[in-house]
Amino acid sequence: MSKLAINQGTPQFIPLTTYRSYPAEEMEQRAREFYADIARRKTIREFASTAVSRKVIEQCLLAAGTAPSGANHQPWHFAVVSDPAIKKRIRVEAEIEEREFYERRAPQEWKDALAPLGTDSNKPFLEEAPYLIAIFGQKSTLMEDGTAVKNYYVPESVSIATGFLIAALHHAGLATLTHTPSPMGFLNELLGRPDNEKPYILLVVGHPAGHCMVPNIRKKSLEEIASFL
Ligand code: IYR
Repeated sequence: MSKLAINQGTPQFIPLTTYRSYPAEEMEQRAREFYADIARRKTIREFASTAVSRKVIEQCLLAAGTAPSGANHQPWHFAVVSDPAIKKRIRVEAEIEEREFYERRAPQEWKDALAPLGTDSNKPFLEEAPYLIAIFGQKSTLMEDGTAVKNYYVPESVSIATGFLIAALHHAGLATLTHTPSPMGFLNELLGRPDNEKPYILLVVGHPAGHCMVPNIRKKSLEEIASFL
């Protein structure tokens, strides 16, 4: 019997009514078109301050929330920040960690790997972008009676939901940066999130700045990423 009310407990099945099948040719075309569209997505680090409608963010979060998860526990929380004062505090805290990373913690090999991306400890986008979405994974789900229900495959579940979110935001015409200040425990305190939650990613969301430049990097070919057995 599941302890989470969101699941029904005893197996209850309903007919699958949402699936759509396509003729082979249309399927191929859809796959090609999706690839062409998602391949346009670039991680950016220069954001415009142009406002973004909260409605758009809400719809994209709903899309993220449809992701599969361990035992359907949906062990995630999205803290959406648009308040300039909170963004500023996040920038200050993140830059403290980032300075530590770039000036002391990061081994040379890691810094060499980052060189083509041109990143450094300066994170103005944390204030410039209209939205920061801090994505938390929940080790357990806290019930109203104070008991905790264990969650499963939390990193996997949160990562899949984050992928859905990035794709949804791209589809809506927004650009993102998957930012990972490390460690980012300060986000719990700044955003008032409980101890059972761990921040995984700070997603920076908005429109690219007019002058936005991106690193000249490529994605691996199919042969490099896949094998067919
Ligand atoms: N968190 C740092 C460093 C960094 C690490 C990786 I791996 C990247 O792909 C990019 C950056 C920063 O945000 O600068």
